[in-house]
Amino acid sequence: MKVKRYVVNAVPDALPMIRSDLGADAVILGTKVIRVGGFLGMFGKKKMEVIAAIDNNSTAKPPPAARPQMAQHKQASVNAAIGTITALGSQQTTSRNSAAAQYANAVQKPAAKPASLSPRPAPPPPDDSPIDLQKPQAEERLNERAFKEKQDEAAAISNEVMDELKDMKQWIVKMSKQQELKSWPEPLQNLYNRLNDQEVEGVWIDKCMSAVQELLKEQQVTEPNAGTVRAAAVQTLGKWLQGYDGAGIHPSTRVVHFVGPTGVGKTTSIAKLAAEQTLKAGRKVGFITSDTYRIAAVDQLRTYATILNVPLEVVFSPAEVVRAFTQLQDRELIFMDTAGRNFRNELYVSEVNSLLQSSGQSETFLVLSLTGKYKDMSAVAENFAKYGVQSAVFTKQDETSAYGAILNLIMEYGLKPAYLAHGQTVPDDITPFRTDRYIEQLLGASGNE
Ligand SMILES: Nc1nc2c(ncn2[C@@H]2O[C@H](COP(=O)(O)OP(=O)(O)OP(=O)(O)O)[C@@H](O)[C@H]2O)c(=O)[nH]1
Ligand SMILES: [Mg+2]
Repeated sequence: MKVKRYVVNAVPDALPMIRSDLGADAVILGTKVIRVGGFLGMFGKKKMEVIAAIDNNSTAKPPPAARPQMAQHKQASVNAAIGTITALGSQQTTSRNSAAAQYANAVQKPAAKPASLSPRPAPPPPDDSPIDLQKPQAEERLNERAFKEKQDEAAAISNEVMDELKDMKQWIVKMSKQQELKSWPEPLQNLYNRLNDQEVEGVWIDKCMSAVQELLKEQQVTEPNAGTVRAAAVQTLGKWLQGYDGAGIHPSTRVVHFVGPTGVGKTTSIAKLAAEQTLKAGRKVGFITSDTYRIAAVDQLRTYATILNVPLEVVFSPAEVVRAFTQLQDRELIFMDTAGRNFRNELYVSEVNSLLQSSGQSETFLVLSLTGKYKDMSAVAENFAKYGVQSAVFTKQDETSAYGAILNLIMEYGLKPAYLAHGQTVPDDITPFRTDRYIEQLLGASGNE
């Protein structure tokens, strides 16, 4: 068997070369998109690699008299195969066997007999079907398909180039940052690395570092050590977080709604806070739940309601919320549980918002787990901020050692952390958010920065 490799712009460009090098009996074994040239693997030109082969032992040649007719048939079939291969060429990789099989089929199959049994007209060929060049509209279809392929290819290339440029920009920024970092005294480098490890967003790290350096300059600290850098960082972050200490549930609040993604700890936090309000503040508490999506959800809250001796109302629609409030009118404080949803989808946010009506003063707590990804938390917080939700309960602090998301959300959306939950135990594992404690956690034990 003789095998040859061709690198061309499009698969059909290889066909005349294959025919002249290997003859009309050659088969295409496979095609794939490759990149040629470029810099560091980027900006390479997109090409098609075509592998073709001819079996040297193939001796089954038709007798001379039959040859002209056979050659004509083969030419038409090869043309039909061009259509198949053109369609295949638009894919990233083509299975070696399927390409060979389609090509071989197109070459070997006799022309199909007209269908005599079916009275229905044949449906138009699908867009990616093989094109028979002997049909009148064939050339038009071939051109349309080629144009569409070029369009798709151009769009894909422009997307790739954009992605590569973005990557390159990020890489350049990272490299220049690393260069700058190396020129800093070690305690400043440590602070930068600590904030980075805490997953504080780059923009806030940069601002914090500039503010710390500015402070050190003001204080005429020429050789900063761990202590002076930490004090400057505490001062900077303290200024940023001024007014963000969690005040707990306000004494005049009548209803607290809990919203947030699935499984973040909404129901558990309700139980913890209900216990705090009943046992410590001595308030008469009631529960409403609209979480009727999961069978066990109502039972979960009912269990806490029974333990805490708190009445529970279940609502199935916004219309029923009014009825539930009437039932609980003797309660001083009502906690409303909602179903966890994918709140990166704004539709769900507006849906849950329609449930958050209440009689009297109300607060809404967005519950977010610190084990989540900041990008997702940010999308959810942004959606809820549009509906005026400004307070949050951060949960599962015990399951992570990176707390930067809280700072990011304060700086980005002004989201006020009301409580911090740090375990599964009801009612103990929740505390009001304290900025001084938070800054200590963010900076780590003295000596880390
Ligand atoms: N480690 C840890 N686990 C927690 C914390 N808060 C809640 N959990 C656990 O997280 C799981 C989910 O808690 P739920 O209160 O049911 O969460 P949810 O947001 O109401 O869930 P859905 O109603 O399904 O959306 C449970 O196993 C809780 O015990 C926390 O602060 N730390
Ligand atoms: Mg729940």
